[in-house]
Amino acid sequence: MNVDVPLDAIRHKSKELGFDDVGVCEAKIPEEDIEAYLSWLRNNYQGDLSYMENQIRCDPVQIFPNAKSAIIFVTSYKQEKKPFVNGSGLIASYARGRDYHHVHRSRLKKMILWLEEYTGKSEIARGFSDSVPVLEKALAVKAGLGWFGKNTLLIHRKLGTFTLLSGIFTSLNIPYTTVLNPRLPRCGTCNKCIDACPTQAIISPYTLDAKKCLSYHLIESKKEIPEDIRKKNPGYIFGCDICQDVCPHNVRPPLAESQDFRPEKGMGVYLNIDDLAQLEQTPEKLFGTPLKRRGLPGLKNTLFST
Ligand code: B12
Ligand code: SF4
Ligand code: SF4
Repeated sequence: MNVDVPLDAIRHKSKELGFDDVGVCEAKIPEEDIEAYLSWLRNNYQGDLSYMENQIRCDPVQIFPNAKSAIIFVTSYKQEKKPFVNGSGLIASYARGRDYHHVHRSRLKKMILWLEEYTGKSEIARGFSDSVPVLEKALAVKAGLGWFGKNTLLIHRKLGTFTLLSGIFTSLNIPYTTVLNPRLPRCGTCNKCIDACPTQAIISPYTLDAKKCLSYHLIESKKEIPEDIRKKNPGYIFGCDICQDVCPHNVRPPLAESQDFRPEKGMGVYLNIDDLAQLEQTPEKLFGTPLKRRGLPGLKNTLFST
């Protein structure tokens, strides 16, 4: 293969931009993942997440017609573990600082510009981080960045699960970092995430019913939180970290180097009634944070029902 950009150069640039790890694979979703995804849809585990029904997420070429390689980036957001506090809602750790979509967008733009300069070619890439419908974890596993946990998250060999993904489809030839048997089950007899989930959303190893997951109700859903889910919320106002807090792979990794996800860069760790009253006066404080997605009415609804 004629290499357009060597791996070392990609690694060096991605580190400089703030990504913690990078892998490269062919821009093709593995058959097993397509099958698992279609079966997930057949069971209606996506609930009201209608964007999940867009099946171009299985076909990178429909997203970027000349897609040959996928460059996948992993970014740690690991923060200190915080306890639940009576009268305050706990914010999931990925959401305490800046919105990762914004952080990634600017890094991906810089990466694509650099690829264009390096190769002297244009229109060679399209970036994504939740912004186009694609099975990001499947590509990360294929690129050898880690493996699937029973909680359905990517477990990175050094960073654990408190990571976020983003990527670039490109027409360039870049050496692959793929590994043998990337989808080998590696959780062994551990079932800690399944046992700890307060709403039994991980209905079997590697399968999550989004409709039962606190994250779905506290981040994504536009509907009232159903009574049975509401009663099982131990005190989150946005998102949920329980199936990651209990994972043994998260004990050793260090806290995130990136400052973007620090609580002081966004809404912080807790929100109480006074904070929400203040936000009523200054709603612009939510801009640029993940909580903007839910909005003040949604946050109020959650806090007053916990
Ligand atoms: C929809 C979605 C949700 C939904 C549904 C979650 C889900 N598991 O599908 C909800 C709202 C519940 C959600 C919650 C969260 N999310 Co979310 N979400 C997504 C999104 C947009 C799509 C996920 C998807 O493709 N689902 C489809 C189903 C079929 O995929 P799956 O459950 O992963 O199933 C796969 C495996 O289980 C595997 N599989 C099936 N059977 C078997 C058997 C074996 C043996 C093996 C090995 C594998 C295997 O095959 C399936 C297909 O690949 C992605 C971004 C993206 N575009 O990829 C972010 C993403 C997955 N979310 C992310 C995050 C951070 C979260 C939360 C931690 C946020 C929070 N703190 O509240 C929680 C975690 C909940 C959890 N345990 O998953 C990150 C995860 C990063 C990582 N390290 O894995 C992503 C990648 C966003 C990003 N760009 O960083 N999310
Ligand atoms: S995020 Fe919370 S509710 Fe969702 S699967 Fe994990 S532990 Fe269960
Ligand atoms: S808690 Fe155990 S079963 Fe769940 S993902 Fe981590 S290692 Fe796997």
